[in-house]
Amino acid sequence: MGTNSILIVDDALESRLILRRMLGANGYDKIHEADGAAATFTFFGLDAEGVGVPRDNLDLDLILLDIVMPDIDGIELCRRLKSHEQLRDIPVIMVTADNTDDSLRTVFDLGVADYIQKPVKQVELCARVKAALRLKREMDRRRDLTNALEEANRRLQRMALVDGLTGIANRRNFDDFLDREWRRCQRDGQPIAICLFDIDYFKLYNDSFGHLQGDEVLKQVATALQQVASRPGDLVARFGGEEFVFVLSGSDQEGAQLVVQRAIEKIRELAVLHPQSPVNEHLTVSCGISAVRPHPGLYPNLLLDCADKALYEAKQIRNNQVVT
Ligand code: GH3
Ligand code: MG
Ligand code: MG
Ligand code: MG
Repeated sequence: MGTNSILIVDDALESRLILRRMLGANGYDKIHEADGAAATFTFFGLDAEGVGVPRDNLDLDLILLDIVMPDIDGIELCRRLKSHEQLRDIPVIMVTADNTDDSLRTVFDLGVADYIQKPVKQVELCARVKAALRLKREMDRRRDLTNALEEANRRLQRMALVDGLTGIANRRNFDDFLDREWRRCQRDGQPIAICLFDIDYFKLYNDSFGHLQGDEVLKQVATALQQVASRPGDLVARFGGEEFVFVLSGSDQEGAQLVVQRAIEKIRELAVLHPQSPVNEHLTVSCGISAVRPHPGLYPNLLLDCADKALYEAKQIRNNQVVT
C-alpha cells in the first residue's frame, strides 16, 4: 500500500485535505496534490491541446479527479489523459458532486476506472481505491508478461534465422531467401547467382591451431564475406560447417565473378596463417559460381547443384580457385 502513489486533483484545498486524510488513515502515504491547472501543466506537462511530455519521473498508480474546477474541467482533463500515450494507463477515479447522467456517461465512455460521489465516505473511497489499484497491478503484470513474451518471440525468430557462431544468416534463412528472390527474379526477368565457398584444408587448420581458433577464423571469414555482398538483394549465409554462400539477386555469371574476386581479396587481406596448407602459406577458399535466369521448369535446387559441381571442380586445385 505504502508504495502506491496517488495524485489528488481538486480545486478546493478542503476537498484535497479530506481525501488525503482518509487515504492516510488507510496507509496510503505517497500522495500528491494539485488543482486542475497545476495537474495539467506542471504535473502532466500537457499544453492547452493536451499534447506534451509528462515529467520523466511521473510514476503514478492512481488519479483521483474532481470534475468541477474553475480553470479546467475534470472531464476535459480526463479526456486529455486518456488520449495521451504515456498517461492513458493510469487509472482515474472521478470524485465529484456532479452526478448528472451526462457526466456519468461521458466519463465512463472516456475510460475512467470508477466514480465516487461527494461527500465522500471513507469506507467507500478506500474500497474503490483498493480495487482500482489491484486492477492496475494486474494490468501491469499482464503488460510486463506480454512484453516479455514478445521479446522472447523476437529472440526466437532471430535465432531461427541467424547462425549462432558467426552472426550471419543461417542455412534456413538462405533457403527462404533463395526461394523468395528466385521468384522475384523470375517475375522481373532478372538473373540470380549463387556462390558457394568452402575453406581449403580447414580440418588441417583446426588440427594445428585447435577448434576454438578455427571458430575465430570462421567469424573473420563471415565478416569479410559480409562486407562484400551487401546490396539489398544480396545474402551472405553460413551454408554448413566451413562453407559459406552468396545469393546475388540480379547478378549474372560475370557480375558474380567480380563479387567473388572481391571476396577472395578480402580473405587474402585477413592473412590468416595456415602453415599446414599444401597450397598456400595463408588460409584460402575455393568457390563455385552458378547463375541463371529463372524460368518455369527450373528450380533453385538446380542452381545450387550447379554451384556445388563448380565448387567440386575448384576443389581439385584449391588455393582461391573459382569455377563458374
Ligand atoms: P577441403 O580443402 O577439401 O575443403 O578440406 P577441409 O578439411 O576443409 O574439408 P572437410 O569437409 O574434410 O572438413 C571440414 C572441416 O571443417 C571439418 C571440421 O573440423 C571443420 N569445421 C566444420 N565446422 C566447424 C566449426 O564450426 N568450427 C570449427 N572450428 N571447425 C569446423
Ligand atoms: Mg471542484
Ligand atoms: Mg567443406
Ligand atoms: Mg573445406
